Amino acid sequence: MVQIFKFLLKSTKGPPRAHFRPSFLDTLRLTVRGGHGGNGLPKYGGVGGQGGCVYFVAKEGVTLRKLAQSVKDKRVVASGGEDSSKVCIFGRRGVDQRLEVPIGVQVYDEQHKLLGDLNEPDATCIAAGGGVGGCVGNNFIGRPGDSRTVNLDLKLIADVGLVGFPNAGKSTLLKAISNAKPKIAAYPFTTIRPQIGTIEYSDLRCISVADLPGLIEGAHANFGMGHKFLKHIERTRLLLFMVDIFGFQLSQQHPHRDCLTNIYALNKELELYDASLLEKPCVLLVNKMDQEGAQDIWTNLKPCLNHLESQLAQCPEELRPTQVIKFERILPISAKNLGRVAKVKSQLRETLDKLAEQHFVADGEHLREELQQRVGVRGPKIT
Ligand SMILES: Nc1nc2c(ncn2[C@@H]2O[C@H](COP(=O)(O)OP(=O)(O)OP(=O)(O)O)[C@@H](O)[C@H]2O)c(=O)[nH]1
Ligand SMILES: [Mg+2]
Repeated sequence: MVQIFKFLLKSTKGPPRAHFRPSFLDTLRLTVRGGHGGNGLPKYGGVGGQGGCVYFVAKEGVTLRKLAQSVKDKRVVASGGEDSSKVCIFGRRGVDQRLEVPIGVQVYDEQHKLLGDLNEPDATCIAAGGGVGGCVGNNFIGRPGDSRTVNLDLKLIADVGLVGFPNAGKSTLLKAISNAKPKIAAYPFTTIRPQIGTIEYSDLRCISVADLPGLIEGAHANFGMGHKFLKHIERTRLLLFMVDIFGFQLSQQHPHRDCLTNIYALNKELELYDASLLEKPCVLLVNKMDQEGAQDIWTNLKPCLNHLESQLAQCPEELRPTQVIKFERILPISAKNLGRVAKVKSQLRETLDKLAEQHFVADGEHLREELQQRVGVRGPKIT
């Protein structure tokens, strides 16, 4: 008996076990309603107060889980405006409901119309406006506030998104190059929720990298966990593909796919999910080069990687993409070898800096054209 009590006491001391910890939440549905407008006072021409509104504000360090826990019954109602009275001709406005959400949340209505994209700190979106107070225009009767159901959809904001099949070594790399401490294990689907790590450079520049759960064939059609998490790479500036040089086999029931086929399969998955993702700059990492036999495979693979389009015939038809990805860089690495990983770090930065420069030049040109148009053809030439 004493042993049992001791065991129970012990088990409450430590940190909660992984499966008891609250899981990652990246969507939330809420019903929101603006406050009712207060009534006016016809005798004195008094105007009722406007109802309060419900609005979202993006804040750092907030999670959707926290918001879900703080909202009772998933309903948020702002208070109504006060009626106009003899002592207060203009009724007081209702109190607004301010809800803090994580940065990167998009707010949609029931028809999937985007109401607001809260992608920077303090960005605000009014989800339900308050009703107008009673006045001459509405017979002194206050109007009800907006009422709707909104869907909050969190899309992580990171500079780089790690994409690959399970077990490729994505988390091993993230752990080696950033401050993140992801779980690493020799079985597929070790990572079950997205995680962001920050790479710090000696000049204090920081780059954020998102590690996503491994994709599987059919992820675009919601097989595995892929579809749920693919949305998180929509906002990244660079896609970092990672493949195992020895290929990947999900289970005994699934065929073994070699490294080249896996690259096409990842390409296909992204294409089927959203072809515009392929327009993003991409870098390919071929991992586990430290293992025996890897160098031989690499010698045969390298020429194919430089001509991915002409090698398409080698790929099974069902995995063949229509638009082949063009990789900015292809690096053979070993995520376990810190020397090689340092190279990934510097190459990532170089690629991102080059992209930022290109954008800067493109933006400058766009601005110049716009200015020239405003000044007119006869105005001074803007250079
Ligand atoms: N030999 C060798 N093993 C590696 C290397 N990188 C990763 N591994 C091993 O590969 C296994 C999978 O690594 P993870 O980092 O968990 O792979 P992952 O891509 O994050 O997998 P999921 O989270 O399931 O998608 C682990 O046993 C790692 O130790 C490498 O460069 N060389
Ligand atoms: Mg992982």
